[in-house]
Amino acid sequence: MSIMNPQSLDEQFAIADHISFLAGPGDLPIAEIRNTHASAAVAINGGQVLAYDPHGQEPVLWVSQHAIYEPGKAIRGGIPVCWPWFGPHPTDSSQPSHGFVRTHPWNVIATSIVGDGATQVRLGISDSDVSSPVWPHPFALQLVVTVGPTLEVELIIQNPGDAPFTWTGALHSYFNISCITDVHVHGLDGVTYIDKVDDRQRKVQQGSIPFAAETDNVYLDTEATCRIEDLDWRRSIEISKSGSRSTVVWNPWIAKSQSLSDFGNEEYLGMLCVETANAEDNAVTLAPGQEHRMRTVISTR
Ligand code: TA6
Repeated sequence: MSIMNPQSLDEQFAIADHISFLAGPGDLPIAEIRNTHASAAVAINGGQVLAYDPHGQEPVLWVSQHAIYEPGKAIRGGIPVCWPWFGPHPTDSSQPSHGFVRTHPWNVIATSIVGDGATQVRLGISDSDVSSPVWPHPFALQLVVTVGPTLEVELIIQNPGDAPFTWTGALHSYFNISCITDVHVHGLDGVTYIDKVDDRQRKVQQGSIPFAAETDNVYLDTEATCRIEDLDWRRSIEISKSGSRSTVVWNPWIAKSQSLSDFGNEEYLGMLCVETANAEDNAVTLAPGQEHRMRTVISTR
């Protein structure tokens, strides 16, 4: 599928005082949203929210200064859509991590004004747009992004085929914070998690999560709302969700940051991932004709 050019997207889908389409970094098409609540940006390539900036606040999402904006490359930051597998492919290490839809162009389906002046953009991708040797199943995804007093992102997964398939995935949200040593994540006390930095041992979370080293935890069987408490900026980012049984908390810290070409050596200090997912034990099997909706609602206070 070719990447639609921004001008034709703008002619078809722009809404005055809400949404327009332009060539962003790397000349990739971007939906730029600006309404009375916030401004935001969505990359058509990958169906990836890149920015959510409520007026008068620090940006809520984080994008690396070293992000690569090229077709076929994942953009480091915002909310990558990881599907139909989370992390490395379970059996074929030659496959891209986090699936194949975050590195392909999506289609713009619709734009609209909803609720109290929020802006909504609906994107889609299916097996007629992209295929993979390790994913022989018909599928259709839609991503519904609603920018208003909160940021809502919903991934709708449909199985139009005649056989069930099992997927894992995530809305892999990167959040903008003052400093990683000044934040805690609340909401996961007592939840069992896989510690991917400690030999994938299963542990139980004790209280809130502070950060002092690389952290890569997959919390299981939880539908809890999480809150990033940012002491320095005196704000909290709340991440509520539905259709998701896993929450992933990730900060690469120093060594991992240095190993990533699209990640500045010091950038780990200003970012934190709290991801709305279905991963590990929480894989989802979708019967023919069924759909699954995985949704995150991000707000600040
Ligand atoms: O969600 C955490 C994680 O699975 C980490 O293990 C790390 O690999 C991160 O995702 C980023 O993955 P990426 O493929 O985007 O570099």
